[in-house]
Amino acid sequence: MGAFIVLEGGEGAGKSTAVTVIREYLISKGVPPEDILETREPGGTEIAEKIRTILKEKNPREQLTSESELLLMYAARSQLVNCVIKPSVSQGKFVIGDRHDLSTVAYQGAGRGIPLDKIAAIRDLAIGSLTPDLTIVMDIEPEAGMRRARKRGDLDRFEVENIDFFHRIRNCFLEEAGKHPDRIKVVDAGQDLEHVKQDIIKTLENSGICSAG
Ligand code: Z5A
Repeated sequence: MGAFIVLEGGEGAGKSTAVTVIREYLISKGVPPEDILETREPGGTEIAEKIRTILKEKNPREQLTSESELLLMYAARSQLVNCVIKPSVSQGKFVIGDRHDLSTVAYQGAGRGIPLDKIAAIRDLAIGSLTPDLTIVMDIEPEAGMRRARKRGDLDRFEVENIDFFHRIRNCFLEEAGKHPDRIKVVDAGQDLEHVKQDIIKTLENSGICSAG
C-alpha cells in the first residue's frame, strides 16, 4: 500500500495536467481521495513555499549563485520529504509529486554544470535514501514546451534561460530514463492531450502501482 509517483520534464510539458490524470486513475482503482496527496517542488510545505519564491523570482539587484540554487532546492526538499512525503507513504498514502530529485540532476547538474558527486553528497544529507516508486518523464521538445509556458504570461527566473540550457536538461532526463528503465518511464508529451492521457494510464497499468491500492 502507498506509493510515491513523480512527474518530471521540461517547462510546459504538462506535468500539472498529468497529476490530475494520475489522481483520477488512482480513484478509479478504489484509492480513497483522502489517501492521495499532491506535492510540487520546490515547495509543498509552508517553509518550502517560501524557498520556492526565492528560487523563482528574478532579482535584478542580486544574482542567485548556482550553488545557492542547489542548496535551496535541497532545503525545500528536506522539508517536504521529511515532513510530508515519507510520513504519508509510510501511512499507506499515495503521493503524486510534480517534480522531485531528478529535476535537480537535470537542472542543477546538466543545466548549471554542478558535478553529480557533489549533488549526491547534499542529497544524502538532505533526504537520505528515497527513490520514487515510479517516475514519468513528460518529454517535449524545449521549443514546444516554452511556447506553451509563454502563453501563461510572465516568465520566471528559470524560464528566461537560453534554449541550450533546456536541451541539456531534456537530454539528461532521457539519459536517466535509459539508465533506469524499470522505474523511470517516458511519455511523449508533445502529443494532443487525449493521447498523452492514454499513455500515462498505460504506463500506470504496466507499472502495477495500483495493485497496491
Ligand atoms: N527546478 C530546478 O531547477 N531543480 C529542481 O530540483 C526542481 C525544480 C524541483 C519550478 O517551476 C522550476 O524549478 C522549474 C524547474 C526548477 N523551472 N522552470 N521553469 P514551476 O513548478 O513553476 O514550473 P514547471 O515545473 O516547469 O511547470 P510548468 O511550466 O507549469 O509546466 P507543466 O506543469 O509541465 O505544464 P502544465 O502547467 O501542465 O501545462 C502547461 C500549459 O500547456 C497549460 O496551459 C496546459 O493546458 C497546456 N498543455 C498541457 N498539456 C498539453 C498538451 N498535450 N497539448 C497542448 N497543451 C497542453
